[in-house]
Amino acid sequence: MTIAYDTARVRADFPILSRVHHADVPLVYLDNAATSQKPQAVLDAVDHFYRHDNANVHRGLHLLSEAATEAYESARRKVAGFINARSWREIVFTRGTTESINLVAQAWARTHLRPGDIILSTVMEHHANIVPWQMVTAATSAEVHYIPLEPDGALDLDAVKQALDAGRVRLLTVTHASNVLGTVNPIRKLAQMAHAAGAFILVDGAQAVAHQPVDVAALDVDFYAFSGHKMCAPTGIGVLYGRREILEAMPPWMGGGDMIEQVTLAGSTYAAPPNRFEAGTPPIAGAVGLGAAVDYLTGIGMEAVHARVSELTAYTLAWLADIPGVQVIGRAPHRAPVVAFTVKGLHAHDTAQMLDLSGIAVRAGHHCAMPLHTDLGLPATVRASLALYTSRAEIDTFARALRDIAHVHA
Ligand code: C6P
Repeated sequence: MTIAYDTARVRADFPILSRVHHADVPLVYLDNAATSQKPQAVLDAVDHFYRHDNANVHRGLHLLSEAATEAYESARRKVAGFINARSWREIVFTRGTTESINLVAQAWARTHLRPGDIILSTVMEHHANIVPWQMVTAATSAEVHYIPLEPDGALDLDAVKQALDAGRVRLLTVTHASNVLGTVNPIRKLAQMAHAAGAFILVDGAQAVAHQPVDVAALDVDFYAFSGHKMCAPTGIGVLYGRREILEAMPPWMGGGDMIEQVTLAGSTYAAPPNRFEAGTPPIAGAVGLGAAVDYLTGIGMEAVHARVSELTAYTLAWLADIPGVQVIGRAPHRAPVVAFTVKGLHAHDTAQMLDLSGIAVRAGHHCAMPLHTDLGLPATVRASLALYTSRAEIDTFARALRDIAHVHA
C-alpha cells in the first residue's frame, strides 16, 4: 500500500517555513544543499538537553554527566542504525563532512601514502574532497588524479577503470551526489572497482544522506562522510563512518582529552575508536540534535523522502526546460534534488538577488566547486536545491519568478 506523502504536514514541523521574507512575501527556501532547516523535534531535543541533561561526557561520575553521556552515545547508536553500520564503534563524530574528510587525509593517508601513490578523486568534487588530498599528497610526495566527466555530468567510468588498472591508486574518493550537477554516482559499483584494484573508497555523502536511504554495508564502502546540518540537525556536528578494522589501524590526528588510554610525560597510548578520533569536548548538543534528526527522518521514512524529492526534482526540471534563456547544468539520469542553471544575459549573482526580492532563497557562485566550474567553462551558476519539505507551490513561485527575470533580460 502506498501512503501519500503529506507535504503540508511535514512543512508544519519546520517553524521557520512560516516566516515572512522581506516584510511582505513568504519565504521560499531553495538553498537546502547549503544547509537544511530544522524541525521542531530537533529544536526541542537540543533545548531539552541544555535544560535537563547538560554536562560534559565520559568524564564525570555524577548523574548529569551520565545523562549527557547516554544522550551522546545514544545519538551515535541511532546514526549507526540510520546508515546500517555494523557497530557504533564505526561512527566518529566530527564537525561536518569537511572535518571527516580531513580526518581520513591526516590520520590514514598521511601514514599510508608513499611517493608515487595516487589518490583518485573526480572533477565534480566539492573543495572539501579536493583540498585535503592536495595538502596530504604535497606532504607525502603522492599524487591526486581526477576522473573526468561525461557530457551529461556523469562520471566517466572507463576513466575510473583505466586509472585503477595502473595499480598505484590507494584511495578512490568520490562524492555520492554532486552539489552542483546533482549527479548521483554509482557507489556500489565504484566500491567494487576500487576494491578489485586493492584501493579503499571514501564517499562524500554530504548531498546524499538527507535525500535517500544510505546503507554503508550494502554499498561496501570503507569511509562515508556527512554533515548533520544538511539533514535537519544543527550545525557543528558531522559523521565519519569508517570500517572498524581500518579505524582500529589508524593513528589519531588530534591529541587531547578523551582520546587517550594512558598519558605520561614520556608519551601516551590511545583509546580505541571512535574515541581515539574525538579529542576534546565534543559537540554534545549537536549530536543530540542529530539523533533527533535521525528519528525524525526515520519516522517519515527515507524511501518516502527519496521518492518525494525525486518527483519534485523532475517537476522542477520540467518547469525550467520550458523557460527560454534558462540552461540547466547537468543531465545525468540519477540525480539529487539539486538544480544548477544559468540565465542568458545575466550574472548568476544578479539572478539570485532578483529571486531574493521575491522571497526565494537560492545560492549563486561556484558552490565551492571551482574546478567543476572551470571544467564547465562557467564562472558561476545559480542553484536551487530542494528538501523533503519543499512544496510544488514553492517550485511554481520560483519558476514563475525566474521566467519573468529571464524574459526581461532575454
Ligand atoms: N556544500 C553547498 O552549498 P560542510 O561544510 O563540511 O558541512 O560540507 C562540505 C561539503 C562537502 N561535500 C559536498 C558535496 C558539499 O556539498 C559540502 C557543502 C554546501 O553546496 C556548502 S559549501
